[in-house]
Amino acid sequence: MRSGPETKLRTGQLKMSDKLLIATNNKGKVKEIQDLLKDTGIDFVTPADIGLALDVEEDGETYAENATRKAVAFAKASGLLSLADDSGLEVDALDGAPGLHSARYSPKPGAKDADRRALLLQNLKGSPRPWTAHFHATIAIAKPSGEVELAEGNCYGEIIPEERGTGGFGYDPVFFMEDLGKTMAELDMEQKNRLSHRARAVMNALPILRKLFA
Ligand code: ITT
Repeated sequence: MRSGPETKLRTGQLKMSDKLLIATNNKGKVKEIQDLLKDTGIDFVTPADIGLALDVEEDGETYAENATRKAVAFAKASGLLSLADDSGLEVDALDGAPGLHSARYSPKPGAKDADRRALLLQNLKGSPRPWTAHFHATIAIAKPSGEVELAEGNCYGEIIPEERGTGGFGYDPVFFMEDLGKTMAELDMEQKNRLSHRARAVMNALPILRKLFA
């Protein structure tokens, strides 16, 4: 259930309430997490809904550290229970790269998802196929007090040399799942949200959320 405009709050006036803040600046993640939570009965808001702009430095050494940093920073700034996602694509032939650095893989200033996909394919050129890979997501749920709980999910597939599909975001057009015969970008939101790393992590986070919102 999303909150309407009447619940828009200014950062300075926020109070702890029974709302969950989806603590990410990535629009693709926001849409997926909103869809994953829509039938839970949890009342959630986005940073845009509450006028909160926060850019958290992601210099942790693990997904859990980065997810925790983001969730705690948003929870402290908003006074709301906050759910952050730190995720990445791990390619076996590249020793797990881009991994933790998936969002910042291209050194090009102002690089976009397409630049990162192009660099990935360039770096894989010459490696024998299949280019097995998996997506990973760690979800951190933080209280404004700084208390944190974590949940994880993975999704396995392979990287293909040509882009297919226009859905999703990030590396989805080159992430192919053989059992479906489709890339992640060829799935609609409902299909991606049945099997993605993020869907699995959110599903694993549901007992934590149910306990917090009980
Ligand atoms: P926030 O930190 O604000 O949540 P971000 O995009 O910077 O946004 P991450 O640091 O967790 O998030 O980086 C995750 C990157 O991994 C993301 O930008 C994509 O490049 C890639 N990625 C993660 N999940 C993905 C998915 O479902 N499909 C395609 N690429 C994904």
